[in-house]
Amino acid sequence: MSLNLQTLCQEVCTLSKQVGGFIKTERKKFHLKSVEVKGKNDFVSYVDKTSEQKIVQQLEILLPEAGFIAEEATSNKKGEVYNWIIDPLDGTTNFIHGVPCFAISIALMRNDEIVLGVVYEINFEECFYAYEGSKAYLNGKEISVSKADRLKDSLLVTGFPYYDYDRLNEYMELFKYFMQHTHGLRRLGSAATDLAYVACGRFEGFYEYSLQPWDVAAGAFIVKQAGGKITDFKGEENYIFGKEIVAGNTNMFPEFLDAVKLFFK
Ligand code: 2AM
Ligand code: CA
Repeated sequence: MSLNLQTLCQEVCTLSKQVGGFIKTERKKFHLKSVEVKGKNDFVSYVDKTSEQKIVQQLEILLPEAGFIAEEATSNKKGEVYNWIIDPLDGTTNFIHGVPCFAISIALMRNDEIVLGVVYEINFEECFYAYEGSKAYLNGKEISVSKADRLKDSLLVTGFPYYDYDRLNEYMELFKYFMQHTHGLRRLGSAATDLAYVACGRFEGFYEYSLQPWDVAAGAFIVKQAGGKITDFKGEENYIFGKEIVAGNTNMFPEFLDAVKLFFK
């Protein structure tokens, strides 16, 4: 029997809202002493871990044959065909500091292709989702990327490098260029949310390097289904596992990518 992705997507949205409710409650009583340091500027707490356990437990029931690629490594099960790519809390630094932008990101990969994506931004209770063959949606309403066709009419979003400082100069030069040739730049601190906001036309484009598959898999798929375009810095397809991503509306994308290529040779 073939998988009903529409039903599965609804179930994943419901699950994300449930776990999002847990994260919101935990935020109210959160204490800095619960924070553990995974690496330089890399934080985690029981909230990330417990959320991931809840998500994995439920997804195992929804699709028993699937494996997992999950940030907190709750399960190392590998699926032959299907694998979930999960970030239980994207924007952990925001969460820790009480800054309201953090999300759950869940994607389903069939072989090498993403076929379902859900990004649930917890503070505004906004659920962005899409599945293979569908449009993209935000809380039940169809969304699409913006129509702006020039970089000079665009608002961009990015993330600052937090390791791999070898490319910091290129990053800063590109940042200066965009500062002078766009409406401006924002830095939300949650890549999944950045991508979801590109999908619904709030931002024209997003770019960042050093991201992990679980930060981008769901959001990138939603951008695609919303009519947008995504590549790595070379303009190629390796943006989920390749640690470089450029995503934008289709109209301004060529100009956007050319600017990225100008600085990241
Ligand atoms: P995370 O909160 O799940 O770790 C912000 O630019 C993006 O980078 C977020 O999606 C964030 O995901 C990711 N990221 C990973 N490690 C980070 C770090 N140490 N500092 C800031 N962002 C980090
Ligand atoms: Ca995370």
